[in-house]
Amino acid sequence: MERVIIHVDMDYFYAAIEEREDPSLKDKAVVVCMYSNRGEEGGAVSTSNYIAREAGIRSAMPCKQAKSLKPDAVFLPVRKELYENVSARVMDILRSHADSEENFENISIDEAFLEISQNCGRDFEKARYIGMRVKHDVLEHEKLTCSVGIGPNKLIAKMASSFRKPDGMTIVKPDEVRDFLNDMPVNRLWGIGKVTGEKLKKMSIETIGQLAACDTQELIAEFGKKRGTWLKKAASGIDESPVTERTATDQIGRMASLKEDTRNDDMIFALLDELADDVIKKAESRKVSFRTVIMTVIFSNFRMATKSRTFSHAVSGKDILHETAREIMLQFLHESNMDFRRIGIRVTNLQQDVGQKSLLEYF
Ligand code: DCP
Ligand code: MG
Ligand code: MG
Repeated sequence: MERVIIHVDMDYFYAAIEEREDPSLKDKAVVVCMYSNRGEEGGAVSTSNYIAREAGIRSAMPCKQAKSLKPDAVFLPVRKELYENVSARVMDILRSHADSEENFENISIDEAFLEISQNCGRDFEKARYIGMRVKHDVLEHEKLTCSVGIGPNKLIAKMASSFRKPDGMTIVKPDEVRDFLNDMPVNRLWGIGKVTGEKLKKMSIETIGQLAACDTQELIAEFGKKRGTWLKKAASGIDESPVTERTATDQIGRMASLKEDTRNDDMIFALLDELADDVIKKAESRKVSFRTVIMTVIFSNFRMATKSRTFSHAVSGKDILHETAREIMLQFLHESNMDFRRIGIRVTNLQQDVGQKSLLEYF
């Protein structure tokens, strides 16, 4: 049965809340910074408003660099609790537009999926009207703008919401999916990270259309069965994952101390690979895939930091976990000068590996 899914992503969320709280910021460049324990110099940019982005400022950039790009920008510290409260209220508004409470999925502090198949009677024109109502309600109640994507599945809805930003709405009907994806650079496909993007580039696959035209077996040979199959399907605009409220608290994790406090990446990666292998063994014995990887580092001064990555689809296997864990670990190393004491890796959003459809059912 055809579905209609909305994805909503709030515009420059933390900075927009700061603007709302202090209207004098309105026409200024606003940069929200996550300061580290080394004070203002060590922080990274959480987000910035669009005026600041015009100067080249981006999320995760060192605040110091942002300052040099736009010295007259207003730099503000993250106020996470405030943003979480606003997020909870926004999510209530969004949830009220979904077919039912269960047809709502909050995927991050500023994003959610809503299934509206029933509410719009599977009619994309009615869906457009619901999309406008969503935007109107969020603006009226919270004085914030958001961008909306509407499509026949989560993958397309998610990619549509980022197509026109800020304050945009993009509707991709089932018969428009192919054109929508065809010429986009392959790394714009939701779920493709840097490493996969580079691998594909080496295979001379630059656009999503080229990926969709690829031989599935060739992709499986390169990326393994699960990921190869997913790449082919996603590039073809196929995504059957349901919109479901997240309740999973289930997770598999390992944590261990390094032999000594260190920033030596050989030592850190060796332990990381060991931990990742243990996690994969446990996941395999329980026959589960995972969607989220969470990494924890405890520094020599006992401060703790956490980072995570959520995939658009369940993944499994050693390679993807190693790859993701290493990517996240490199970010930790990049963002801090401190020695590492302990490291941990967890996978969550587990999904039982049963009844996997074979490729032949799709093509
Ligand atoms: N965030 C963060 N660090 C990052 C990325 C994001 O702390 N590296 C936080 C700040 C963002 C919020 O998460 O406001 C939502 O992230 P988005 O990627 O949706 O970015 P924005 O909402 O800020 O901007 P956009 O208008 O592009 O969605
Ligand atoms: Mg956003
Ligand atoms: Mg977001």
